[in-house]
Amino acid sequence: MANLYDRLSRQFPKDRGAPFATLPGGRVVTYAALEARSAQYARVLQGLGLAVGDRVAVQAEKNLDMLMLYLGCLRAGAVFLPLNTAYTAGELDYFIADAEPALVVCDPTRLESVAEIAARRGAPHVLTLDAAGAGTASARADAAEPEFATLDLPDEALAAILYTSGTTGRSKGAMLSHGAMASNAFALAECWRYGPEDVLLHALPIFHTHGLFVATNVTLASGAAMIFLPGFDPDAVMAALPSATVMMGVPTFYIRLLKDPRFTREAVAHMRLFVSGSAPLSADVHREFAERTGHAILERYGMTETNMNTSNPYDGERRPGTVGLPLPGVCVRIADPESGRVLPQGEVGVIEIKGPNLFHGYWRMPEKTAAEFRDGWFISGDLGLIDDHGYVSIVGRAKDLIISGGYNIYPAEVETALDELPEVRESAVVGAPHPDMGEGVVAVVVPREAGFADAERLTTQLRDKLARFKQPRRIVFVDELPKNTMGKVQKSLLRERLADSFQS
Ligand code: MCA
Ligand code: AMP
Repeated sequence: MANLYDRLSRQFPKDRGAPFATLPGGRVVTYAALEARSAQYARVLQGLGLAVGDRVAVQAEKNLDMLMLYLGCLRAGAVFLPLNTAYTAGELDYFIADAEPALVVCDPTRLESVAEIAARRGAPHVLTLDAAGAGTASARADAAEPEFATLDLPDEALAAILYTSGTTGRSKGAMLSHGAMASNAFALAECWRYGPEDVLLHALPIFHTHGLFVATNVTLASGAAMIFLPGFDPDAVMAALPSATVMMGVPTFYIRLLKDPRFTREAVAHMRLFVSGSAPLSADVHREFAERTGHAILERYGMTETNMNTSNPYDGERRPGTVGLPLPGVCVRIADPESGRVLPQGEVGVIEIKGPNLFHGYWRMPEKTAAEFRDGWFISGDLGLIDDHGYVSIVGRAKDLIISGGYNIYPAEVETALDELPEVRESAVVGAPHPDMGEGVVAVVVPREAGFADAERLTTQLRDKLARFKQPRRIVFVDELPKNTMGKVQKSLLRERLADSFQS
């Protein structure tokens, strides 16, 4: 039995009346309810005629039924494809065209535009789900039988496709298997000493690896419970802390909590673990957090393509500025980015990963998949080193990527959108240090007409093209971009010049 759901369900509490999730307002959803609801969603999928391997694209506000739909997909062998709620209709059009989902689930407010895209792209079914878990999807689930015999699937069967933007060109759908996700969930549960008594404070979005797989799968793999919040709201987090034992977050969560005077040693007295990932956690934030709360944040490192790769230890030293040690079963090496030669310990190179956690390639992009592997090792695009105690540190990126508040933004995509505007001759987009988001997006624009400097006019036109989080927070106008002799924009120079863009 290799279905991820079956493997997780073997760890569910014997007493299925035990809580799985507490929702805002206090409603408690038990493991028995989880089994019934996920069965109902599995039946909805079967009822629509979905077969093993069919994709289910979901763009919905965070709500527990979306998680039940995810579990229903696992049980029925459908492939869950979550999409950031910030994506515009234009962005959605690409994902639906590329993934060819059999079912698209969206917020009722977007039904008209999503139904139009689905019809044009040949996606046969569209259902709705709102922030309260109401809609045509959940109405169908209400009417379905609450039992379902979970399908037996091979390890390599696809469980999910998550899109990551490409450094150049189109977004790529990372294909994640039941086996890869199971290996990672159990490795993390063991590393972080997760148990049935744990209560996770869940404030992350559930359309990315962090909130969907790390947070949810680890909880299920331990028969633990979660306090399921709609998003990161400091008041709600403060109110939940006394009932929680574990919190997972991006660095911005912890930066914001440290700004809150209520966030004290007493406030976290019930907590046993704070985990950070998705973006670099500065050593300063790590130290300030330890001084304030007595807790050393446990930083770990992952990617959409690999799930989690390394983690600081639960027992033992959690070293600020490092992402810790390879997880059980995962191998990490450092290679020369150009030649691929494996580098001696201590030298900086590109981080490469091998293990049961790896994805099964990019959806319908065999060449792109091949280009990102070297001898079976996945080339992460992150630059790092391994110290003499085996701790991995990330020191930079070989890929042109900005991470803002835990969301990835590929400058090439923003530059393409800017360059299409009639006022823009050319542009270059870089990340600048941002006190809240880690990095903020800065665009350097050469206008077609000398003297044009209307940033708002450009921003307005980007509104329908790019998700809000990808849009430049600052636009600087210049006569020309600094280029090297090959005609390539010198981004490191721009980064230096614009380094204080967001410093107050
Ligand atoms: C919201 N905005 C953002 C971001 N989030 N802009 C840039 N970067 C962002 N991350 C926009 C909003 O639309 C809003 O625009 C404005 O910025 C200010 O919003 P604010 O209220 O400050 O933001 P928020 O709603 O509080 O959201 C910030 C957040 C959120 C809580 C940090 O972005 C978040 O939950 N991030 C987590 C991302 C995550 O889960 N990443 C994991 C990826 P306007 O003012 O114009 O309306 S998985 C991963 O990376 C790998 C696998 C891993 O290792 O985990
Ligand atoms: P994504 O695949 O879009 O989720 O983003 C993965 C990228 O996030 C990695 O390649 C890293 O660049 C970055 N990342 C994740 N965790 C960490 C971390 N703890 N420290 C630094 N960067 C991280």
